[in-house]
Amino acid sequence: MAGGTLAHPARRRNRRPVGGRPGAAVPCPAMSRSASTAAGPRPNFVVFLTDDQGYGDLSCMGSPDCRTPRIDALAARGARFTSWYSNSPVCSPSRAALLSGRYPGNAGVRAILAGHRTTPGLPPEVPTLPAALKRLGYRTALFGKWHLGLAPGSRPHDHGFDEWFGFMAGCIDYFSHIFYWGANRPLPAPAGAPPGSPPGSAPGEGGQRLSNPLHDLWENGEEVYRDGEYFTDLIAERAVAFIREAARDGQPFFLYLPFNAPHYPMHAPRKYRDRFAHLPWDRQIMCAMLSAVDDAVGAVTDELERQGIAGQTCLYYQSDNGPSRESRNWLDGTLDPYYGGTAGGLKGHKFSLYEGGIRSPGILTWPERIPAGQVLDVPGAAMDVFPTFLKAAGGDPGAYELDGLDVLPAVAAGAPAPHERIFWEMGRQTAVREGRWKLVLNGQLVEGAPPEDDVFLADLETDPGERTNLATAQPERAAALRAAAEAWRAGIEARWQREWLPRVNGLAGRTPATVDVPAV
Ligand SMILES: [Ca+2]
Repeated sequence: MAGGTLAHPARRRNRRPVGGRPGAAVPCPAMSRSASTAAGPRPNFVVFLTDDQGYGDLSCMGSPDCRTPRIDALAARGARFTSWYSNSPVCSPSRAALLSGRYPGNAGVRAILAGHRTTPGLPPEVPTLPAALKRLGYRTALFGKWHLGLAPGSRPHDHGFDEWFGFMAGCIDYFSHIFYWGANRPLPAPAGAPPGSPPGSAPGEGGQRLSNPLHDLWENGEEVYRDGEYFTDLIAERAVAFIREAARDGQPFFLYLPFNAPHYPMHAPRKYRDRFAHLPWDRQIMCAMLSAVDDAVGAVTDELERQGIAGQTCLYYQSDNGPSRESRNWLDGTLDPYYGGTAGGLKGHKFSLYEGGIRSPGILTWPERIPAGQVLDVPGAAMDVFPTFLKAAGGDPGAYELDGLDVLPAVAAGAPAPHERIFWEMGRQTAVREGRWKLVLNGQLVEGAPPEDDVFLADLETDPGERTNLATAQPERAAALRAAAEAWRAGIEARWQREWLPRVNGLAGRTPATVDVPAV
């Protein structure tokens, strides 16, 4: 697809201080902070990640009503991808892939992680990009949403971040920073309960124990309170201060900005809502939340310019998965599915392995290396960021177990797409993309619903919306891709049983490590 401008889907109605944290288990820098590659100063890296943002909701991706001029400008300065992907249709596995450079199943995170403070997450033995860059002398920071575990040992400073500010569960109220989804869910069994005890099984108030609201805002491992301050603005404020300090110190940096917007709850201050006052509520609030992100992206790029380091800074943008149709996006008690976010005409939403759940806006800019004004159909995915950035920093991706590949040759020098095949899994769904072809096994349009088709083969070049199933018309191609997908999935399952599940069981004990698929 050239630009993500397919038809808009129908909507139902109108309506601390800087520095390493004590105890952070990160190797000593292997290079001095002023070290450079043979090609010149080592680049800085900024990763913008949005949350549940649809393929079609940036103005540069064809949105007819949302306006994202600063993100559009970012894309114009480098490469915008029309066939870019997240590695999962849901939050935690997608983030695990981005930071580890592996398929989620090879990084030990295959489902949405729960939000209790005892929830384990990304296994500590899985290397991350910030940890790898830190070994090269990079300064590393995260401001935003983690969602890769809350238990000690799973937190950002355990995975290579020198400094961090934000929350660790899946979603927060944007003003009180209280975990939005966990209340009234079964609690983990208490300490001392026999292993294998079901969640919420201990006697308590009213029989089954349910969780209480949970405050979730942290700075470098310490709980902090910023009541009433809009979280997207807080991310921007921290990012600008970080860039200013890092530029002053002359140390290359990796700055990870995982916005929780536009994930529910659908909150935005009036100044953003007023920009879209002409739109029905569901669309107004979506565009307002993205407009706040757009301002934050602009604040970051402006500060890079002010500090004179824009040319040597590589910036990357994508969403963690497709738009959410969950009814809790509504804030008035409506139980209808929510279509305030759009996948730009692609089929499916968050939770689905059809394109709408996994295809994402993708942007990569680096003024000193990447030609401006490119729109590329090269398929790639979040797991490619690790090897691409590490190589660009002068590191050796070959020293790590990675599924991702370096995409810089394709983006900066017109080399062929690096991937022969890209795979996905979610519950019973498995999918593979090979060139123009995409096969989905047990594909679901709606979480919790039966699969739409056992086998669905699409030609994405002519049918990016996956409307026509070619499995019967092209049985040999369907069989070959099915065999490849099933073989890949079998490897993921075998490793899970052998390596990750015993670890999760041992660590989690009586804690439900993942959440069930939310009811709509
Ligand atoms: Ca998400």
